[in-house]
Amino acid sequence: MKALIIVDIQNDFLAGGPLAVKGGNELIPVINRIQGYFDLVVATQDWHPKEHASFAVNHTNKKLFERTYIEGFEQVLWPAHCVQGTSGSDFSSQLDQSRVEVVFRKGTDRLIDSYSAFYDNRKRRSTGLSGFLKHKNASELFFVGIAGDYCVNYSVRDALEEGFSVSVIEDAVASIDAASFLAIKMDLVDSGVKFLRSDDFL
Ligand code: VGL
Ligand code: ZN
Repeated sequence: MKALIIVDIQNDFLAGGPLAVKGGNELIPVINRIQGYFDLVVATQDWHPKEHASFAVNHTNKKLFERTYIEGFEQVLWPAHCVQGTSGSDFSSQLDQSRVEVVFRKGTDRLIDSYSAFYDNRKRRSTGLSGFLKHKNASELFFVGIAGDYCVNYSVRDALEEGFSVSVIEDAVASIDAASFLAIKMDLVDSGVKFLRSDDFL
């Protein structure tokens, strides 16, 4: 069984948002076009309280994108984004959600960021995604979405650890830093992740 995991297609990561990722909007028609090729479609949603410790504004004397430590764990300080219940946390109105069975939310703990669709960054709490996919007999996972160098990257690594066969649909992923995604790609290929293109499904 093949499952498509749509990562964080939310307004704050798209054009005009505080953490807009270049090329993000262009992914949406691609993601809409391929959904029909999967037995199961799920989505993730970054879902932070407004006091979230990953936001630079919630610290004094810290700059945007600076790396700091929170309770001893490294943390990049982001612009405030995907605050629970705001329009910025909504999925893009362009995204076809008709086949999305379940939405897995992450990043709700004020002190612990959560890039992966499976576990928070300290591996304390599970979203339940792994158990859900196994219950549904999904063994082959295909990842699309934002950001290739953060949430997609962390999700793919956890998916491998959970024993799934993992592919990334490269033209349906946008990254904050394209160069760092290239390095991540080489590492993931070495770990057994397949990189495909959306035309491969046609
Ligand atoms: C993400 C930074 C902060 C992502 C989420 O979706 O990749 N990046 N929160
Ligand atoms: Zn976030």
